Amino acid sequence: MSAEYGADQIQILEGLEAVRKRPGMYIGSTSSKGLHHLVYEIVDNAVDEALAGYCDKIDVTINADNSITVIDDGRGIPVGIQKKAGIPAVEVVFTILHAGGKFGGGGYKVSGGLHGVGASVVNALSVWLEVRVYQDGKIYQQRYERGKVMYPLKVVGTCDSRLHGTEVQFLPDPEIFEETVYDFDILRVRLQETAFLTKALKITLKDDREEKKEETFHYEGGIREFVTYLNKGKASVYDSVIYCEGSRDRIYVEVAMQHNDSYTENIYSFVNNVNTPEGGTHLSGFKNALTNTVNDYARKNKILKDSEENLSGEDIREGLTAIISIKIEEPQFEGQTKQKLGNSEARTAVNSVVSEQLTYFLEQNPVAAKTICEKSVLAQRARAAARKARDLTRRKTALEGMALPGKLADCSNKDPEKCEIFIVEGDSAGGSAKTARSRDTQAILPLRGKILNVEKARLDKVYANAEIKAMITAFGTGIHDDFDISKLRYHKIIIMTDADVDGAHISTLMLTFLYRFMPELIKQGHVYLAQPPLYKLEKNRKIWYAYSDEELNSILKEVGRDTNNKIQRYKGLGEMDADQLWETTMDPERRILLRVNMNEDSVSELDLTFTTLMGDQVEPRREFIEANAKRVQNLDI
Ligand code: 1YM
Repeated sequence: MSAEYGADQIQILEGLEAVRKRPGMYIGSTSSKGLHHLVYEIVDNAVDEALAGYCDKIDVTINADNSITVIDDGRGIPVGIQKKAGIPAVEVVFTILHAGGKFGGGGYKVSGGLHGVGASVVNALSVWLEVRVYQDGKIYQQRYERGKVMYPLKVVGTCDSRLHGTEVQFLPDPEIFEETVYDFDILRVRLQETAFLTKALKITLKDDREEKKEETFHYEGGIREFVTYLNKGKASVYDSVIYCEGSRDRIYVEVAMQHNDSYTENIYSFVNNVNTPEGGTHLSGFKNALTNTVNDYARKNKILKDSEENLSGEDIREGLTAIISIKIEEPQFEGQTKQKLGNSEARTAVNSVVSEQLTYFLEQNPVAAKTICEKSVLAQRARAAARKARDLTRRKTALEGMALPGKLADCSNKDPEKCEIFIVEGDSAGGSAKTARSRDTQAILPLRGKILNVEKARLDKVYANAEIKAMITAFGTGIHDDFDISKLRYHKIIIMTDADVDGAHISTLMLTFLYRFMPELIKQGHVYLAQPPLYKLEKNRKIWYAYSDEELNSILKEVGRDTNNKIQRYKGLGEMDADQLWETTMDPERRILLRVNMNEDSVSELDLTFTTLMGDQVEPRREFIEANAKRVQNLDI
């Protein structure tokens, strides 16, 4: 910029300089997570414009240079001079810290998340950023480089006077971010979620890099369709998605729910389109209303007798998929991570809307109502049986003092940080692994055949299952309310199965169990998948191992394709002798491990991953396996 800096501009630059000095404070991290966060900050402003009723389309493009373009068809950020700052409002939005929201409040702009600090932060962390505003037949433009204004806002062209909107393009700064390549799938998951939560908003995501892709998300049904989507691959126990909507006390409440025949509850709550993984008052208002309304109905219709105990909330929520979404002007967040809604008026609002409309639904849909009540009664009985079984195992372990499972070949080292446990499919592979292992730090737990699918079994069955009991005692952490990660006996839990479809299925069953019963193990990065090789290639007494078809081909290219080659395709772990198993899959110096992680930006993706694989319907499961078989990520060698 050629003009001299006034005092105001110097202050502005100091503000954005602070963002560049401590980016983590503003966007959480400078890893891939922070990189993707930049997109959400810009998109959020466009979504706010949609919530205000002025915008119905948002286009997001990953450009060939990994810059991002976001375009909306809203009113366009105001270009008039903002009185207090003496510069155009759009310039204020991009250059003054904390001015991401509306000046002086109003509307629903409340960026619920911890880091909702807006456009100026994105600007500060970009090599360059350009904004174009389409308004009153003119196209306005301004460019910034690392937060600095390059020229005053100017008119760069004319457009049809009916055209209006905002276009922002930015290139994340490699001086700030460890990673500057965008991942289409990460953006896809989040943008799809945003589209579900904003009824009738159309969002497109386009990839203009080498592999061209484009997807559109548009859900007239909003969160009703979100519930249908989450229940895909599961059998729902009644046809309709129950939907409640209404405003109380200037809080807009929307709830959609449906039971499926599984035993887990999947409830996701949002405040102003931002996920609240720790729940809060809106969630507790919902749970209260659901428990009371169903109990009232069951009593009134004699499904519960006077002498019988009330159904518990847990009983009623067994197999329930639900979305709770509220819009509130001044949300207060509490708790350690500030992700838990604290406003007590939100509890009352959700409780009132859901009680009223769920009562109405149950009366209008007696078949569904009866199904819900009867399902809850079954859950109540199973829970009582499970409690008995659990008390029994608890008493046993207390008496016998945590006897480790007989099949476990434990390691001798007692420092959990150094220890790993291999969960191995089948007794024979377990035998090879026991011979192969490094006894000091590697424990082996062989499991017989397929473990129980916890998605399809009631709790009492789960606790009675021998393979699952063996895992629980071996890990040492306990489970559910008793779970204590500080007691984990091995910091690496490694699932080792055959490299075929059956093996993949067994891994998934194992992951499903861990995800449902000990999710912290996955969240904290303790769970891994071993990668046994698919091929062994021998030529002139030299040996190569290949972990994929591509790798085999590239090795063949290197060594030459001729009759001296001996290629063996491993069908299972059992075909390798102990030495080979050690060399290729278990030796910490040479093996490849995949770390299992959760995409914490999305509430529903991982969950869907498991249920798609585990559900009753074969077709989506096969599609899923095929689609993901090649998606190998996070190599940690
Ligand atoms: C691609 C990103 O930022 N769209 C957008 C932002 C704003 C408006 C419209 C807007 C808001 C208001 C009035 C208002 C913003 N304006 C401001 C501020 N898309 C994108 N679309 N007119 C237009 O809230 O009163 C901040 S964001 F503060 F300048 F009004």
